[in-house]
Amino acid sequence: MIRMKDIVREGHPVLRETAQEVKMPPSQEDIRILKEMQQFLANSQDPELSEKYNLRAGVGLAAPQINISKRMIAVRLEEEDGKEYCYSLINPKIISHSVEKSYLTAGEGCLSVDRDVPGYVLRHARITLKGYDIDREREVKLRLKGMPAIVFQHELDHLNGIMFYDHIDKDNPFKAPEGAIPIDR
Ligand code: UDB
Ligand code: ZN
Repeated sequence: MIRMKDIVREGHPVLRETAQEVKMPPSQEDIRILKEMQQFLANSQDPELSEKYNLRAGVGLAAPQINISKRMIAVRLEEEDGKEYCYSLINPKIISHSVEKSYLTAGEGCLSVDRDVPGYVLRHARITLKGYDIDREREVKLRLKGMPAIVFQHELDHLNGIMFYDHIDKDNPFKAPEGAIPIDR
């Protein structure tokens, strides 16, 4: 079981590396790790387990955050409208994106960052993403907008050594370009 102590924090060099592609087909070990990552998210969203083990309620996790420099991400998110996004992906890749930007009005945090970093993180408003889905055992193509698009971009960034605060404007952290879509969640 993955616990908070297994999650590396900012300052650890693995968070700044470019993660390695996973050789296909994935090994049983890679599949086991990715399932553990998805299980961490499920546990962290369970009120009893999160309290018992002191877990921050996570919506996404990338393998480098558990010190494994491989291109694997888990996302577990329920939208207000009840739509569920539960994906465990290998070698995810954005194949197209909108020019239009969006951002969370509350800013972003990170399971690997134990402090508040205020400011808007501008991301693509809409993305199309491909990746090998270990649950469905096939390549999937996802068209995303809103909060799910934000979460997948945050996790993809971890595979490229990018932290959310790299995107915050130093001089004017709450500057939103004209036309960018605010997300209130
Ligand atoms: C998170 N959770 O899991 F707007 F229902 C964050 C933490 C760091 C606060 C635990 C989160 O944003 N939950 C959330 C937000 C909502 C509505 C809701 C739940 N991450 C994942 C992470 O660090 N992955 O590497 C940070 C998110 C910030 C934006 C996308 C991911
Ligand atoms: Zn993060």
